[in-house]
Amino acid sequence: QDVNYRYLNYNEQMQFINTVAQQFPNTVKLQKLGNSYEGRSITAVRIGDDGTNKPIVWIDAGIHAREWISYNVALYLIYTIASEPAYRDLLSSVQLVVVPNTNPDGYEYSRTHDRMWRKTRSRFTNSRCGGADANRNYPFYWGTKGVSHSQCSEIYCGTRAQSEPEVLALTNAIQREETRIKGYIALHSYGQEILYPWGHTMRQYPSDVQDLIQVGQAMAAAVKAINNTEYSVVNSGDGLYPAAGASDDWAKSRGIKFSYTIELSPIDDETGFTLPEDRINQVNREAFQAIQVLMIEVKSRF
Ligand code: 0X9
Ligand code: ZN
Repeated sequence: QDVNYRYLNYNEQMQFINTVAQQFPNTVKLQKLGNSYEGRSITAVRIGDDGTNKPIVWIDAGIHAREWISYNVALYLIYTIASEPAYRDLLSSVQLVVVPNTNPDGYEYSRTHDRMWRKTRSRFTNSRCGGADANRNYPFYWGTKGVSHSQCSEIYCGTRAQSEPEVLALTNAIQREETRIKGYIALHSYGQEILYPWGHTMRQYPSDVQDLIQVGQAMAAAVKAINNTEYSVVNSGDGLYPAAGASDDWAKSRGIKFSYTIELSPIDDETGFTLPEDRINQVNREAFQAIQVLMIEVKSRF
C-alpha cells in the first residue's frame, strides 16, 4: 500500500478512499460533509454497519496542514480495518467514521507553497494575511486562551466560532449523530502524546477523567507493545499548553465520552512535521493499535 511509503496529495487521497469503497461496497460508504473554503470536498469514510444504533468511533486527521503523517495514519486505518477479516467482528458492534483530510486547502498549500503552513486558506477583506487555525475555531470557550485574534498569527482563531467552513461541516456532521459517538480522536503531529481534556485552560478536568486516563494508558501500552515506542498520556492544558476552541474539548463538551488528540511521531523536533517517508509505515501501524484499543473499549462499555 502506497500510504505506507509516501505522502499522497489530496486528489490521490480521494482516489484512495474511492477505490477502497469500490473494493468493499458492503463495508465502506463515503459521505460528503461539506466543502472547504476553496471548494474541495470534505469526505467521511463510514466503515461497518450503518443505519443502526451501534456506537461510533470518530477519527479525523489533518486539521493542521503541515502535520502530513496524520493523513497517512487515517488512510491506512481505513484500508486495514476494511480489508482484513480479523476486524469484521469488531466492526459488527462498533462503527468507525474516518475523515482523512479535514483541511484539504491548507494541505495542498503546504505541499505546493509553504511546507510549514498550518491554517485553513480562507481570505479576509482588508487583510494581508489569510487562514485561521481551525483547531482554535470550535465553539467551546472560543477565543479565550492560547489563541490570537490577529489574522497573521499561526493560532488565529477566526472571526467567530465556526467561521471556517471546514469546522462548520465537521461540527454539523458530528452533532447529527452525537448521541451515538462514544470515541473521538483528532490526529495531529508531533510529540507522541495522547492528550485528554480539558485543554482550554489549566488544572480543569472532566468528572470522568479517570476513565479517559485509563483508556489513554491502554492505548499507549498497545503502541509500546509493537516496537517499544512511547506515547505519554497527558492533560492537554497542563502537559502541553492551554488552547481554547480545539476539536477535542468541543467533542467532549457534546457528551462524547472518550475524546482525545493524538500527537503522532516523531517525539522530538529533529524531523518534526517533516517526518521522512521511510518512517510512515511504522507510525501507521503503531497508531492503528491505539485506535483499535479505543474501538474495543467502546465495544465493551456501550
Ligand atoms: O495546539 C494544538 O492545536 C494541538 N497541538 S499541535 O502541535 N498539533 O498544534 C494540541 C491541541 C490540544 N487540545 C486542546 N488544547 N484542547
Ligand atoms: Zn496539530
